[in-house]
Amino acid sequence: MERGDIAALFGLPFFELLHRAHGVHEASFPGGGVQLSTLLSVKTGGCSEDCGYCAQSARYSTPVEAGRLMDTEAVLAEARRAAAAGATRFCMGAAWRGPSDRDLERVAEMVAGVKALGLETCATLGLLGPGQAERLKGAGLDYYNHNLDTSRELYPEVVGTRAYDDRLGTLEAARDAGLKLCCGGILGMGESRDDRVGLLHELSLLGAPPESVPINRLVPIPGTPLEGAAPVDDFEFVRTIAVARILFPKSHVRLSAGRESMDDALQALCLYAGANSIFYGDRLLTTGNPRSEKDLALLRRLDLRPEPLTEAART
Ligand code: SAM
Ligand code: DTB
Ligand code: SF4
Repeated sequence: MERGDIAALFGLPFFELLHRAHGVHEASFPGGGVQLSTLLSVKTGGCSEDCGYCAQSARYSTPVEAGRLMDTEAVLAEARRAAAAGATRFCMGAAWRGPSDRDLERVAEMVAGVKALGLETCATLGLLGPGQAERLKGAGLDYYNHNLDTSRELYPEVVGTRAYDDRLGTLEAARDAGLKLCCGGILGMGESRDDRVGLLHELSLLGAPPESVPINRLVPIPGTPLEGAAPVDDFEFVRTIAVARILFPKSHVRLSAGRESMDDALQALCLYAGANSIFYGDRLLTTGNPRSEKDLALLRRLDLRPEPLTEAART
Protein backbone atom coordinates (compact mmCIF):
# COMPACT_ATOMS: atom_id res chain seq x y z
CA MET A 1 0.00 0.00 0.00
CA GLU A 2 1.24 3.51 -0.82
CA ARG A 3 1.81 6.08 1.89
CA GLY A 4 -1.25 8.02 0.66
CA ASP A 5 -3.46 4.94 1.02
CA ILE A 6 -2.27 4.43 4.58
CA ALA A 7 -2.94 8.10 5.32
CA ALA A 8 -6.44 7.63 3.90
CA LEU A 9 -7.09 4.74 6.32
CA PHE A 10 -5.99 6.95 9.23
CA GLY A 11 -8.36 9.62 7.95
CA LEU A 12 -11.48 7.42 7.93
CA PRO A 13 -14.23 8.33 10.38
CA PHE A 14 -13.15 6.74 13.67
CA PHE A 15 -15.93 4.17 13.93
CA GLU A 16 -15.68 3.24 10.25
CA LEU A 17 -11.96 2.56 10.72
CA LEU A 18 -12.63 0.49 13.84
CA HIS A 19 -15.37 -1.48 12.11
CA ARG A 20 -13.09 -2.33 9.18
CA ALA A 21 -10.17 -3.27 11.40
CA HIS A 22 -12.33 -5.45 13.62
CA GLY A 23 -13.69 -7.25 10.54
CA VAL A 24 -10.14 -8.02 9.40
CA HIS A 25 -9.27 -9.16 12.91
CA GLU A 26 -12.25 -11.52 13.17
CA ALA A 27 -11.55 -13.02 9.75
CA SER A 28 -7.89 -13.69 10.58
CA PHE A 29 -8.26 -14.68 14.21
CA PRO A 30 -11.65 -16.27 14.75
CA GLY A 31 -12.09 -16.96 18.44
CA GLY A 32 -10.10 -13.89 19.38
CA GLY A 33 -7.33 -15.04 21.74
CA VAL A 34 -4.78 -12.66 23.20
CA GLN A 35 -1.14 -13.76 23.09
CA LEU A 36 0.80 -13.20 26.33
CA SER A 37 4.54 -12.32 26.16
CA THR A 38 6.71 -11.79 29.23
CA LEU A 39 9.75 -9.51 29.09
CA LEU A 40 12.98 -9.76 31.04
CA SER A 41 15.89 -7.34 30.92
CA VAL A 42 18.86 -9.72 30.98
CA LYS A 43 21.35 -6.86 30.76
CA THR A 44 20.20 -3.50 32.05
CA GLY A 45 21.48 0.05 31.52
CA GLY A 46 24.86 1.53 30.67
CA CYS A 47 24.07 1.52 26.95
CA SER A 48 26.31 3.46 24.55
CA GLU A 49 23.39 4.59 22.37
CA ASP A 50 21.53 7.89 22.66
CA CYS A 51 17.90 6.83 21.98
CA GLY A 52 15.97 9.82 23.30
CA TYR A 53 13.21 7.71 24.87
CA CYS A 54 15.35 5.19 26.71
CA ALA A 55 15.97 4.75 30.43
CA GLN A 56 19.03 2.64 29.68
CA SER A 57 21.22 5.05 27.73
CA ALA A 58 24.41 5.87 29.64
CA ARG A 59 24.16 9.40 28.24
CA TYR A 60 21.21 10.44 30.37
CA SER A 61 20.82 10.59 34.09
CA THR A 62 17.82 8.30 34.65
CA PRO A 63 16.60 6.25 37.62
CA VAL A 64 18.13 3.08 36.07
CA GLU A 65 21.43 1.65 37.35
CA ALA A 66 23.68 -0.26 34.97
CA GLY A 67 23.95 -4.00 35.59
CA ARG A 68 25.81 -7.01 34.20
CA LEU A 69 24.52 -9.78 31.97
CA MET A 70 22.42 -12.08 34.17
CA ASP A 71 23.37 -15.67 34.87
CA THR A 72 21.55 -18.20 32.73
CA GLU A 73 20.07 -19.96 35.77
CA ALA A 74 18.53 -16.72 37.05
CA VAL A 75 17.02 -16.07 33.61
CA LEU A 76 15.59 -19.60 33.47
CA ALA A 77 14.05 -19.16 36.92
CA GLU A 78 12.20 -16.08 35.60
CA ALA A 79 11.15 -17.95 32.46
CA ARG A 80 9.73 -20.79 34.57
CA ARG A 81 7.74 -18.25 36.59
CA ALA A 82 6.43 -16.67 33.38
CA ALA A 83 5.36 -20.05 31.98
CA ALA A 84 3.65 -20.98 35.24
CA ALA A 85 1.74 -17.68 35.17
CA GLY A 86 0.49 -18.45 31.64
CA ALA A 87 2.86 -16.62 29.28
CA THR A 88 3.59 -18.38 25.99
CA ARG A 89 6.51 -16.24 24.84
CA PHE A 90 9.54 -15.05 26.78
CA CYS A 91 11.47 -12.06 25.45
CA MET A 92 14.99 -11.30 26.65
CA GLY A 93 16.20 -7.71 26.24
CA ALA A 94 19.72 -6.35 26.52
CA ALA A 95 20.88 -2.72 26.64
CA TRP A 96 23.49 -2.97 23.94
CA ARG A 97 24.13 -1.26 20.63
CA GLY A 98 24.70 -4.86 19.64
CA PRO A 99 26.09 -8.00 21.30
CA SER A 100 29.76 -9.03 21.27
CA ASP A 101 30.29 -12.60 20.07
CA ARG A 102 31.17 -13.56 23.65
CA ASP A 103 27.95 -12.12 25.04
CA LEU A 104 26.00 -13.73 22.23
CA GLU A 105 27.16 -17.17 23.35
CA ARG A 106 25.77 -16.47 26.80
CA VAL A 107 22.45 -15.34 25.33
CA ALA A 108 22.37 -18.40 23.04
CA GLU A 109 22.60 -20.56 26.17
CA MET A 110 19.66 -18.67 27.71
CA VAL A 111 17.63 -19.05 24.52
CA ALA A 112 18.23 -22.80 24.41
CA GLY A 113 17.20 -23.11 28.06
CA VAL A 114 14.01 -21.07 27.63
CA LYS A 115 13.07 -23.01 24.50
CA ALA A 116 13.51 -26.27 26.43
CA LEU A 117 10.85 -25.05 28.88
CA GLY A 118 8.33 -25.10 26.03
CA LEU A 119 8.10 -21.33 25.63
CA GLU A 120 8.43 -19.38 22.42
CA THR A 121 11.66 -17.41 22.53
CA CYS A 122 12.30 -13.79 21.58
CA ALA A 123 15.39 -11.64 21.99
CA THR A 124 16.10 -7.94 21.53
CA LEU A 125 19.83 -7.31 21.64
CA GLY A 126 20.35 -4.41 19.22
CA LEU A 127 22.20 -4.50 15.91
CA LEU A 128 23.42 -7.95 14.86
CA GLY A 129 26.84 -8.61 13.27
CA PRO A 130 27.71 -11.26 10.69
CA GLY A 131 26.62 -14.76 11.67
CA GLN A 132 24.92 -13.66 14.89
CA ALA A 133 21.35 -14.12 13.66
CA GLU A 134 22.23 -17.63 12.47
CA ARG A 135 23.79 -18.42 15.86
CA LEU A 136 20.60 -17.33 17.64
CA LYS A 137 18.42 -19.31 15.26
CA GLY A 138 20.58 -22.39 15.85
CA ALA A 139 20.13 -21.98 19.61
CA GLY A 140 16.34 -22.08 19.25
CA LEU A 141 15.36 -18.43 18.89
CA ASP A 142 11.91 -17.96 17.35
CA TYR A 143 11.60 -14.15 17.16
CA TYR A 144 13.97 -11.21 16.95
CA ASN A 145 12.59 -7.89 18.20
CA HIS A 146 14.09 -4.84 16.55
CA ASN A 147 11.87 -1.77 16.28
CA LEU A 148 11.94 0.94 13.63
CA ASP A 149 10.43 3.15 16.36
CA THR A 150 9.13 5.94 14.09
CA SER A 151 9.25 7.33 10.56
CA ARG A 152 12.49 7.53 8.61
CA GLU A 153 12.20 11.36 8.72
CA LEU A 154 11.82 11.69 12.50
CA TYR A 155 14.26 8.93 13.46
CA PRO A 156 17.43 11.11 13.36
CA GLU A 157 15.82 13.52 15.81
CA VAL A 158 15.28 10.70 18.31
CA VAL A 159 18.42 8.61 17.78
CA GLY A 160 21.79 9.98 16.66
CA THR A 161 24.13 7.04 17.18
CA ARG A 162 22.82 4.84 14.37
CA ALA A 163 20.80 5.17 11.19
CA TYR A 164 17.43 3.85 10.09
CA ASP A 165 19.16 1.75 7.45
CA ASP A 166 21.29 0.08 10.17
CA ARG A 167 18.04 -1.11 11.74
CA LEU A 168 16.76 -2.34 8.39
CA GLY A 169 20.03 -4.24 7.87
CA THR A 170 19.58 -6.17 11.11
CA LEU A 171 15.96 -6.93 10.28
CA GLU A 172 17.06 -8.34 6.95
CA ALA A 173 19.80 -10.42 8.58
CA ALA A 174 17.30 -11.82 11.08
CA ARG A 175 14.84 -12.65 8.32
CA ASP A 176 17.55 -14.27 6.20
CA ALA A 177 18.51 -16.47 9.14
CA GLY A 178 14.93 -17.76 9.32
CA LEU A 179 13.91 -15.81 12.44
CA LYS A 180 10.43 -14.39 12.79
CA LEU A 181 10.37 -10.63 13.14
CA CYS A 182 8.88 -8.57 15.93
CA CYS A 183 9.05 -5.00 14.71
CA GLY A 184 7.05 -1.89 15.49
CA GLY A 185 7.43 1.49 17.10
CA ILE A 186 6.62 4.03 19.77
CA LEU A 187 3.87 6.64 19.72
CA GLY A 188 3.94 9.80 21.80
CA MET A 189 7.42 11.01 20.92
CA GLY A 190 6.08 14.29 19.50
CA GLU A 191 5.56 12.72 16.07
CA SER A 192 2.93 13.88 13.58
CA ARG A 193 0.28 11.67 12.02
CA ASP A 194 2.44 11.65 8.91
CA ASP A 195 5.25 10.08 10.99
CA ARG A 196 2.86 7.38 12.21
CA VAL A 197 1.83 6.76 8.60
CA GLY A 198 5.54 6.64 7.67
CA LEU A 199 6.32 4.10 10.39
CA LEU A 200 3.56 1.73 9.26
CA HIS A 201 4.55 2.25 5.63
CA GLU A 202 8.18 1.29 6.36
CA LEU A 203 6.94 -1.80 8.21
CA SER A 204 4.87 -2.74 5.17
CA LEU A 205 7.97 -2.51 2.97
CA LEU A 206 9.83 -5.17 4.94
CA GLY A 207 9.17 -7.85 2.35
CA ALA A 208 7.24 -10.31 4.43
CA PRO A 209 5.30 -8.48 7.15
CA PRO A 210 6.67 -8.82 10.68
CA GLU A 211 4.90 -11.65 12.50
CA SER A 212 4.62 -9.39 15.56
CA VAL A 213 3.99 -5.65 15.43
CA PRO A 214 4.47 -4.01 18.84
CA ILE A 215 2.86 -0.59 19.19
CA ASN A 216 4.32 1.09 22.28
CA ARG A 217 3.04 4.22 23.93
CA LEU A 218 6.03 6.18 25.22
CA VAL A 219 6.70 5.60 28.91
CA PRO A 220 8.24 8.99 29.73
CA ILE A 221 11.52 8.50 31.58
CA PRO A 222 12.83 11.31 33.81
CA GLY A 223 16.22 12.53 32.61
CA THR A 224 15.72 11.58 28.94
CA PRO A 225 15.22 14.17 26.18
CA LEU A 226 11.63 12.91 25.72
CA GLU A 227 10.61 13.04 29.38
CA GLY A 228 8.25 15.95 28.67
CA ALA A 229 6.87 14.83 25.30
CA ALA A 230 3.15 15.51 24.86
CA PRO A 231 1.22 12.23 25.22
CA VAL A 232 -0.35 10.87 22.02
CA ASP A 233 -4.11 11.32 21.86
CA ASP A 234 -5.92 8.17 23.01
CA PHE A 235 -8.00 7.82 19.86
CA GLU A 236 -5.02 8.47 17.60
CA PHE A 237 -3.32 5.57 19.40
CA VAL A 238 -6.36 3.35 18.71
CA ARG A 239 -6.39 4.46 15.07
CA THR A 240 -2.75 3.38 14.72
CA ILE A 241 -3.58 -0.07 16.08
CA ALA A 242 -6.53 -0.32 13.68
CA VAL A 243 -4.47 0.66 10.64
CA ALA A 244 -1.74 -1.81 11.67
CA ARG A 245 -4.38 -4.55 11.87
CA ILE A 246 -5.64 -3.74 8.37
CA LEU A 247 -2.11 -3.58 6.92
CA PHE A 248 -0.93 -6.77 8.66
CA PRO A 249 -4.01 -9.01 8.82
CA LYS A 250 -2.15 -12.15 9.89
CA SER A 251 0.32 -10.57 12.33
CA HIS A 252 0.02 -10.31 16.05
CA VAL A 253 -0.38 -6.62 16.83
CA ARG A 254 0.86 -6.03 20.35
CA LEU A 255 -0.54 -3.41 22.68
CA SER A 256 2.91 -2.99 24.20
CA ALA A 257 4.54 -0.53 26.61
CA GLY A 258 2.44 2.18 28.17
CA ARG A 259 -0.59 0.22 29.38
CA GLU A 260 -0.15 1.57 32.90
CA SER A 261 -1.18 4.96 31.53
CA MET A 262 -4.31 3.52 29.88
CA ASP A 263 -7.58 2.76 31.59
CA ASP A 264 -9.48 -0.48 30.99
CA ALA A 265 -11.85 1.12 28.47
CA LEU A 266 -9.00 2.37 26.29
CA GLN A 267 -7.31 -1.03 26.37
CA ALA A 268 -10.63 -2.66 25.43
CA LEU A 269 -10.89 -0.32 22.45
CA CYS A 270 -7.36 -1.28 21.36
CA LEU A 271 -8.26 -4.97 21.64
CA TYR A 272 -11.37 -4.35 19.55
CA ALA A 273 -9.36 -2.41 16.96
CA GLY A 274 -7.11 -5.40 16.36
CA ALA A 275 -4.53 -5.73 19.11
CA ASN A 276 -4.17 -9.41 20.06
CA SER A 277 -1.03 -9.55 22.16
CA ILE A 278 0.15 -7.84 25.35
CA PHE A 279 3.20 -7.78 27.57
CA TYR A 280 2.24 -9.85 30.56
CA GLY A 281 3.99 -9.66 33.91
CA ASP A 282 4.62 -6.96 36.46
CA ARG A 283 7.60 -5.43 34.67
CA LEU A 284 8.57 -4.41 31.16
CA LEU A 285 12.34 -3.87 30.91
CA THR A 286 12.95 -1.13 33.48
CA THR A 287 9.43 0.16 34.08
CA GLY A 288 6.19 -1.24 35.44
CA ASN A 289 3.36 -3.07 33.72
CA PRO A 290 -0.13 -3.92 35.01
CA ARG A 291 -0.18 -6.83 37.47
CA SER A 292 -0.87 -10.23 35.89
CA GLU A 293 -4.04 -10.81 37.94
CA LYS A 294 -5.41 -7.48 36.78
CA ASP A 295 -4.71 -8.37 33.13
CA LEU A 296 -6.29 -11.81 33.43
CA ALA A 297 -9.32 -10.20 35.05
CA LEU A 298 -9.53 -7.65 32.24
CA LEU A 299 -9.48 -10.40 29.61
CA ARG A 300 -12.18 -12.29 31.53
CA ARG A 301 -14.35 -9.17 31.77
CA LEU A 302 -14.04 -8.76 27.99
CA ASP A 303 -14.77 -12.46 27.32
CA LEU A 304 -11.32 -12.84 25.77
CA ARG A 305 -9.00 -15.72 26.54
CA PRO A 306 -5.23 -16.03 26.60
CA GLU A 307 -4.04 -17.59 23.36
CA PRO A 308 -2.76 -21.13 23.90
CA LEU A 309 0.80 -21.95 22.91
CA THR A 310 -0.09 -24.27 20.05
CA GLU A 311 -1.91 -21.50 18.24
CA ALA A 312 0.81 -18.97 19.05
CA ALA A 313 3.48 -21.30 17.71
CA ARG A 314 1.79 -21.39 14.33
CA THR A 315 2.22 -17.63 13.63
N1 SAM B 1 19.01 -2.30 22.86
C1 SAM B 1 18.15 -2.97 21.97
C2 SAM B 1 17.59 -2.09 20.89
O1 SAM B 1 17.59 -0.87 21.06
O2 SAM B 1 17.13 -2.63 19.88
C3 SAM B 1 17.02 -3.72 22.66
C4 SAM B 1 16.30 -3.10 23.83
S1 SAM B 1 15.37 -1.61 23.47
C5 SAM B 1 14.97 -1.06 25.10
C6 SAM B 1 13.84 -2.25 22.76
C7 SAM B 1 12.77 -1.28 22.35
O3 SAM B 1 12.04 -0.85 23.49
C8 SAM B 1 13.16 0.02 21.67
O4 SAM B 1 13.43 -0.13 20.31
C9 SAM B 1 11.91 0.86 21.86
O5 SAM B 1 11.03 0.69 20.78
C10 SAM B 1 11.29 0.29 23.15
N2 SAM B 1 11.36 1.26 24.24
C11 SAM B 1 12.48 1.62 24.91
N3 SAM B 1 12.22 2.55 25.85
C12 SAM B 1 10.89 2.81 25.76
C13 SAM B 1 10.02 3.70 26.46
N4 SAM B 1 10.47 4.51 27.41
N5 SAM B 1 8.72 3.71 26.12
C14 SAM B 1 8.26 2.88 25.15
N6 SAM B 1 9.03 2.03 24.46
C15 SAM B 1 10.34 1.99 24.75
C1 DTB C 1 8.94 -3.47 22.49
O1 DTB C 1 8.43 -3.09 21.42
N1 DTB C 1 8.67 -2.96 23.68
C2 DTB C 1 9.43 -3.61 24.72
C3 DTB C 1 10.16 -4.71 23.94
N2 DTB C 1 9.80 -4.46 22.59
C4 DTB C 1 11.58 -4.95 24.15
C5 DTB C 1 10.24 -2.69 25.55
C6 DTB C 1 9.42 -1.66 26.27
C7 DTB C 1 10.30 -0.87 27.18
C8 DTB C 1 9.52 0.09 28.00
C9 DTB C 1 10.39 0.93 28.85
C10 DTB C 1 11.20 0.17 29.87
O2 DTB C 1 10.65 -0.69 30.60
O3 DTB C 1 12.39 0.50 30.00
FE1 SF4 D 1 20.44 1.20 24.15
FE2 SF4 D 1 18.34 -0.07 23.07
FE3 SF4 D 1 17.99 1.85 24.95
FE4 SF4 D 1 18.79 2.54 22.52
S1 SF4 D 1 16.81 1.57 23.05
S2 SF4 D 1 19.67 3.28 24.47
S3 SF4 D 1 20.09 0.79 21.97
S4 SF4 D 1 18.96 -0.11 25.24
